[in-house]
Amino acid sequence: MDPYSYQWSGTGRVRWDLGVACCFNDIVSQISKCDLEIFKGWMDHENIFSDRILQALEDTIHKATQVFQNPTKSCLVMSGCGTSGRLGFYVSRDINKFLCRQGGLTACCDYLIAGGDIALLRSTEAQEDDPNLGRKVLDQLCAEKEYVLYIGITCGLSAAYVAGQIDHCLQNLDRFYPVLIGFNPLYQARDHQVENWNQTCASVFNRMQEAQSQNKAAILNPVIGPEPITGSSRMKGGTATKVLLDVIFQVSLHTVMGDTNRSSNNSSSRGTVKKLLNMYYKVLKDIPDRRQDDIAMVISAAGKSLNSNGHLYYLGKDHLGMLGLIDASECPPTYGSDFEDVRGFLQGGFSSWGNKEGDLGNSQNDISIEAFTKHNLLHLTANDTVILVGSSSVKEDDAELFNVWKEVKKTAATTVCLATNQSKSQVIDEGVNLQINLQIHWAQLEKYMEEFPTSLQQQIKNNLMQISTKQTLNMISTGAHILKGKVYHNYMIDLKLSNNKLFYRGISIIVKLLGVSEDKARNAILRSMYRMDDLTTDQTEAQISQHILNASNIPKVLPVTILLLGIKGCTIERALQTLTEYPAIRTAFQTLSKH
Ligand code: S6P
Repeated sequence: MDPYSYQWSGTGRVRWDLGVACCFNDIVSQISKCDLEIFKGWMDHENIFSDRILQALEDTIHKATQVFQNPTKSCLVMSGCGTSGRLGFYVSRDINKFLCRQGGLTACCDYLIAGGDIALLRSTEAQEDDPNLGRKVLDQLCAEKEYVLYIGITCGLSAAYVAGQIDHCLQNLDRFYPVLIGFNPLYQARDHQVENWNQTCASVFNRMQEAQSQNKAAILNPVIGPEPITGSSRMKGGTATKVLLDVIFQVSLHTVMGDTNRSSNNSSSRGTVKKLLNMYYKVLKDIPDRRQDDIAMVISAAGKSLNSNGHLYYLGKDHLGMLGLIDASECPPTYGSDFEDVRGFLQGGFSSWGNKEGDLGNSQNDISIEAFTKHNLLHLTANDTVILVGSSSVKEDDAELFNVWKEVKKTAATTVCLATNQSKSQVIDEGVNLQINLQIHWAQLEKYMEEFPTSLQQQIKNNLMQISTKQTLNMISTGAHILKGKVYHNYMIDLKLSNNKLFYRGISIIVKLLGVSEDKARNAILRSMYRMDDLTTDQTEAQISQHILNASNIPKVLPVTILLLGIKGCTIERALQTLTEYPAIRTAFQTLSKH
């Protein structure tokens, strides 16, 4: 049996047909319902409020507290691939900034992402398959440290890069305390053979159980149910990751900032954890409920833009603006879209982005507002949608962003203000086409907030605004791609097969959609990847990493495969011709079926 057919996170079952959601409001409400499973759990599995998970959270909080109290000899590393790595980076940067603002605390968080800093902006999934690389970079990063709290994030419990690092921690438990964050039961961890390694993700993650029983590791894997779009762990999995990381740091910082009893008093720390989780639940429920129509209108506008070969641009600053760039970076691997289709720009460019490797250089990767002004502003047309993320925090003294926004409003593009606070700047909002007000009802959260010192309250508020912004941006970009025909039932029908996991996911999608055997699906996928009606022996016998190296940039691999298998006698040439004429797979399929 194909293991992917019953995994909850990363892949999953068809539960709603988002591909034919009848109106944009449906997309918002279905994604929102799905997100709430982070808190409600899935079937009888352990959920975020289960004792074992709360215990693992408390253990992690306790270790984080120790690191914050002893930052010279210890450090905290968050690591992952794709969205999981980006969120680790995002949170580590946020916490470091917070620590630097507090007197007497020192920045001590770090991050690792498979593929290095460029992967924060562009997908480089092949590195996700490399456990040896994972181990090496972790070892180098922590060489000087006596004690390391390592948090490895892999939503589907499927990244060999993370497994390699956890394996390293397990072999050095005197220095490392490993925490695994993921959203499948352990028995569903990926057990596929990993090239150049004698272990699998499953074998390593299972070894963690023993370390956990000796209080030397923690496994944080509440089961949260399938993603709204199969395999799109950037969505619910990403949101759950951020909720867990935020809560870990909010409670440990609370302890470090004065309430010394808390770290030894488990019941009160558990109470705080539950309060915080409830706040996240309320925000993730309340905003889509209240703003469903507004978000739906923006989805419609963004979808029209992508459908007419226009663009979806996010402009912003600071932490909220960064979420636009993270959301944009996920679109090419998820939907096979072009890097330019959905792009984010940040006031201050790389210096504000705050990555370790600094300016990532060439004009194609430039994320500054200046680059947007130079290359994109002049070409804006009615086919483009431009969203000012976190618009209420943009003031007249943010000259760069403020001025470019004035210019954007003069163009024919659809302009959207996405505000997280009562908008203070009328100048920003005036004359825009659409608005989404993500203002949180703070009064309803007061009773949860009171126990925290004022500076931490502000941090929690920021984190809640971030989660709501992330959710809204995910809804917009996902909805826009649904409208572009990139989702069929709840499958991403044009994902890039750019690593081992995605190669197998491609096979699994074809098997499920067309009811063919795995071998048949694999063969047709290879024909599509190599654009050959007849494969050579070298091609059929090559390792998966070789297929990825040779052909992962080939566009429309799955749409072509569907036509090859679904239409009798269809050749590569015919499939490609049809898809050029009818880019949406539904229409292409129907057209070929008629002939
Ligand atoms: C998924 C996203 C991917 C994943 C990455 C890591 O929507 O596009 O980049 O984040 O593959 O997955 P995981 O399961 O290890 O967190």
